[in-house]
Amino acid sequence: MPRIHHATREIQFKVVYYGPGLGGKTTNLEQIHKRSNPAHRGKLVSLNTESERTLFFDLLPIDLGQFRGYTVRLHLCTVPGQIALDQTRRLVLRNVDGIVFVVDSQRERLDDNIASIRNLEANLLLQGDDPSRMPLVVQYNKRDLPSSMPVSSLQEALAVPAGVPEFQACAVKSDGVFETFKAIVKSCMSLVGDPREKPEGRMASMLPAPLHSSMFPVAAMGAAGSDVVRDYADRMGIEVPKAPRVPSFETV
Ligand SMILES: Nc1nc2c(ncn2[C@@H]2O[C@H](COP(=O)(O)OP(=O)(O)O)[C@@H](O)[C@H]2O)c(=O)[nH]1
Ligand SMILES: [Mg+2]
Repeated sequence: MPRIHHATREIQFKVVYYGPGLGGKTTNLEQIHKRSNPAHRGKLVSLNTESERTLFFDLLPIDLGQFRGYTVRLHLCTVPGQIALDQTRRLVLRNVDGIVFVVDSQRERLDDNIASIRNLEANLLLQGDDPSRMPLVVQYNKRDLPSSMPVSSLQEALAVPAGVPEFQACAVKSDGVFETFKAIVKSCMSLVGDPREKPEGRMASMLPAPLHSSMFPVAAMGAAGSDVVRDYADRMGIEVPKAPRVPSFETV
């Protein structure tokens, strides 16, 4: 993905909301679902445990309307935050086109945010994606809570590079939710260009240049980083694609 079907004149995208457990990913999707036109949205499918934590993932299909004569269809997904569910996260990340990283702004969750970024980086590398070229938007959620850290401290601690769109949010009140959503759609759409000129099927889901490597230290290591990933994959028994998922990108 993005996937182009010329016969049906459709473009499909997949955006994954990633971040630590209980950070507000599902709440983002609930708000988008609640406030979008029922004619243009599908069902919000959630698989939860009894305690309402996301067990598998949430999925919300949305129809974004027409772009140069093509219908743009989007799948929004969330990953479960629990450490034990890494295999599920890897499944959800398959064929991802863009990431919204939902930061839990509370001071006591800082380490969990960092662990989740490391986990995101490892899982993208494991499927042959370059995290530093993946469309990314960072959302600082839970700004309403008294223990939320200043945004500048979070930016520094998480090494969010300049150029990555960032939004403050209070997802339960829907503040910042649509701004975040629009920014990731814009970033993903920038990859498509003119769909009429693109070949049928899946196209590059990578941005042309490394834009945010400081957040992803292993990706920034280049070849040495690949060794780190391969060692990890060997230990975990994970099969790593030989070449990057999208090795080259001729149209910028
Ligand atoms: N105070 C506050 N609570 C929030 C906010 N966003 C989400 N929550 C709450 O945090 C909890 C976890 O949210 P959820 O969306 O399930 O997190 P997920 O595990 O990332 O999917 C729920 O009780 C939400 O109501 C926010 O901006 N402020
Ligand atoms: Mg959830």
